[in-house]
Amino acid sequence: MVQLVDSDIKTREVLGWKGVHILHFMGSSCSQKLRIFLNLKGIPWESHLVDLFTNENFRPWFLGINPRGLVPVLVHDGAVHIESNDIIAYLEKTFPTPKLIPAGHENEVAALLKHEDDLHLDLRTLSFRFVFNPPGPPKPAEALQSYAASGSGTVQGLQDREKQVQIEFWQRAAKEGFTDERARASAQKFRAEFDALDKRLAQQPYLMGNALSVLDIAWVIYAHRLSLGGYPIARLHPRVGVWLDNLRARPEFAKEIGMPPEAMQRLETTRSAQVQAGKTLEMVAGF
Ligand SMILES: N[C@@H](CCC(=O)N[C@@H](CS)C(=O)NCC(=O)O)C(=O)O
Repeated sequence: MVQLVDSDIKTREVLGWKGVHILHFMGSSCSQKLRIFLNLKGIPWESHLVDLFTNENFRPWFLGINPRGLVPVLVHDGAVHIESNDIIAYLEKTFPTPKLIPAGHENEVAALLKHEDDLHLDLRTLSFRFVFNPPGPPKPAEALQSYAASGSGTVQGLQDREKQVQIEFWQRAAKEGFTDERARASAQKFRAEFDALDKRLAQQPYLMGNALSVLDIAWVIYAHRLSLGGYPIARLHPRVGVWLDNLRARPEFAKEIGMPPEAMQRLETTRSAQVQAGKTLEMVAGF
């Protein structure tokens, strides 16, 4: 569990927040995962939007809450929790029904979710290349300077390296873009993962057995995002395709992953340009 300690938190007002507060962004995959979990649990919560497009997460106020500068964040009765999978594990313990982590499988689920989180920068690479496709550097140098300079820089009282990993990711993106080579490598990792999920779904309706769990939520989000980027899920992993379509049609999922019409329009334009250039995800990955 990553619950911050007092010295990590510089934005002191959150210490007085009562109830469940979530700092999040509509289009963020980790925020979508957490919101779907909250919907399925029926937990009431208060929303605080942090706009990643305008780099609100790199400003001192937000870094004073999460020194890593990432969403989502949970503040529960003044206690600050970061890392989406840890937030979910904490909420599962605090609000035990309905169960979304099968009893007796807590460690297995935690390990599988850690594995999913380890692919986050691969998802980001493919999202920025094939879905968001910004015209220039995704994060301006001034925003990165504010990111580097703000917040306590510590997590649980210890100097934390994660912010530096993030800054290096954005600096490299500014320098070289999201190259074919990196996109291909990331897409191949997902192909191996989805092959494994397809095998699981040959035996059972959900990834952990007969009941929906957090693992389904986490992987639906990834599969959905990649399908928006043109990953041929149904062709390469037919069972994952059916499972994805069924789950993302449920209202608890659908309302969190829907895109506004302008964003859909932008994505259409991006897709057409990629088709014309022979640079769709399928083509670049060689699928
Ligand atoms: N391991 C973290 C990853 C969180 C993460 O990377 N969040 C993304 C959004 S999905 C973010 O805040 N990105 C910052 C940005 O785009 O500037 C978690 O699971 O909470």
